[in-house]
Amino acid sequence: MDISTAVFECSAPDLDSCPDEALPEFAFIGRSNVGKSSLLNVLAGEEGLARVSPTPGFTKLINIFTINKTWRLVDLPGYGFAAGARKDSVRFNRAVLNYLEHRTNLCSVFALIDSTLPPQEVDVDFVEWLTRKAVPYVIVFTKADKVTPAVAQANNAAFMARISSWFEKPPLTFTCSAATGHGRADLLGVIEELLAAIAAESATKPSVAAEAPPEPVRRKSANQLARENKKRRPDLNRPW
Ligand SMILES: Nc1nc2c(ncn2[C@@H]2O[C@H](COP(=O)(O)OP(=O)(O)OP(=O)(O)O)[C@@H](O)[C@H]2O)c(=O)[nH]1
Ligand SMILES: [Mg+2]
Repeated sequence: MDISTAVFECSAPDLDSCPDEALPEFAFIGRSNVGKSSLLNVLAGEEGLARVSPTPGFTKLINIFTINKTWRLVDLPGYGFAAGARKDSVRFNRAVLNYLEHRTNLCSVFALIDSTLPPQEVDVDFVEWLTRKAVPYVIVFTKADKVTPAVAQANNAAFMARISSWFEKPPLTFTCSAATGHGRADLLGVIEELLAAIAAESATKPSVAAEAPPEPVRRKSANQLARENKKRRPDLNRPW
């Protein structure tokens, strides 16, 4: 897929401040410093679009970028940065959890895992949370250029071994490097596939009849939103 335009949309402090849900979104999540902002820039083909820093916890807001005027990439703050985080807790920005759980146009999450490290409990916990909440995701192993392919492969396999028993069919995995651009085409391919699935889905939906009575306006419960959320996301035969 060619990227012709990549435009910064806004930095949102919470879900309510995010722009309308008209365009499909793909969000980067993972431990602080795992390389979310760097990989977003690689996909967008524009260095410096999202701000990158060696200091963990750098991205603090929900940063939204519109690509080709038709879909969005979303750079999220990382988790695992709070000092003294408990082993069994996924501690980070409540706004990020709300975004992941309730953003109805969130098409897929790229869950980033550092391929230079053996499995980290906080990552296993976080991927478990995504799975429990039925958030659609693919796993992206990052920083592959920093270790030998054998080390990266061993770390990645060990991570998948930790989570594989949760699924009949495990999530898709990719190995990437923001330094070399390795994996860019594969990730853009996933986005393209999902965008095509959404387009096909909306083409088969009946148009709203003009004479249909207006729906009463009422507040939706979190559960209702979550259920609708799941329905809107393309399935692509994934187990979540
Ligand atoms: N060698 C190498 N370095 C990388 C790669 N990806 C990111 N980095 C470096 O890792 C550091 C963190 O990168 P970021 O993209 O800011 O990480 P982040 O996940 O957005 O971090 P937070 O915003 O703090 O959560 C920077 O110094 C990057 O240059 C990679 O693929 N290879
Ligand atoms: Mg960042």
